[in-house]
Amino acid sequence: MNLLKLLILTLLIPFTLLAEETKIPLPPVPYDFLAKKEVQSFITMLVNTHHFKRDYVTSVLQNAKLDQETLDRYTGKYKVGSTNGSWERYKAHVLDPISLQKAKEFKQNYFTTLQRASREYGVDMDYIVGFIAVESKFGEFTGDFHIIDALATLAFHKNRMQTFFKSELKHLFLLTREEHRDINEQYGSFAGAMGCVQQVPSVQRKFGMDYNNDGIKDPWDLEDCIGIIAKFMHDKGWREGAVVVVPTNFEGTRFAQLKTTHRQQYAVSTLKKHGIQPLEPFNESKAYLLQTRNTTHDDVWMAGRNFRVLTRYNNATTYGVAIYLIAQAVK
Ligand SMILES: [Ca+2]
Repeated sequence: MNLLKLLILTLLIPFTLLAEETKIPLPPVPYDFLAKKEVQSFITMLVNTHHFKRDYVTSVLQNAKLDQETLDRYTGKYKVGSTNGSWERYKAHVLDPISLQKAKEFKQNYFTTLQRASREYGVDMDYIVGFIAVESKFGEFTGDFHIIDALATLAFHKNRMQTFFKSELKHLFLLTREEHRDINEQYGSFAGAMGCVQQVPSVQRKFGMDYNNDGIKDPWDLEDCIGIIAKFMHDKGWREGAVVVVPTNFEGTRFAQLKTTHRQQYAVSTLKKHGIQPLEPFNESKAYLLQTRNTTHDDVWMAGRNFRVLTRYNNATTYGVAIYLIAQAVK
């Protein structure tokens, strides 16, 4: 499976999903990575295929620590990437009045850059605002895990995404060499994602850019992140001005009439036969039928092809709907 796809499917967890966990301070501890045979093969691969100096890679991994907290998240001890919590709870974190006010201010303060990105990539600026809001609240929550420790731990200890993390560790070596950064001084999420839109190293290598022309592709720079997201949306097929998602006329408690998913579309005429109609203009002939789950009832939505672009970054309906709602709020 392609790495980007894997990332988009499972990895990037908006900080808001994690905010409720009680963080137990478990500092990373010294660990003998070099004693592992697979670490030695990894070093040899970096030396032979990517022309790193053996001494350098060895010393980086010798100093890397075991981060048990990050490992626990991928071995079933934490609920990672879960969107099982109620929609109200999610909304309370992402769409509270203070966050929406911040989003409006961000749009105002970065209007010129947003306008440039929107023009250059043919995407709607309000959705760029929504992405950066949900990913990091405009750079406020970008993670303070030591990335080399997190990725070395996840690359060389059994977990459900070990292959992916081994590849990301390789990309971390490549990225820091390409961008002249100290591999030991990179901080981010427990999964090695960094900056305002939480890119893992492979994504920063692919989408990272210097959108404010200061000579640095900086994942923590909000203007650079505007460029990254605009390019991502463009590359994934965003169509400017096209419908994203609209509420429907469903007013019951639980919706179980049809399967709801952002992976499969229905003909709008089929939905109509089932009594489901959009409450706002919906000018595409097919729609994804979506549901957000409140404590006592479901909201049912119809989504266009643009919605799929949002969920290519993070594969959760709530994620996409939250970005839409922020975009509406800053319009
Ligand atoms: Ca820059």
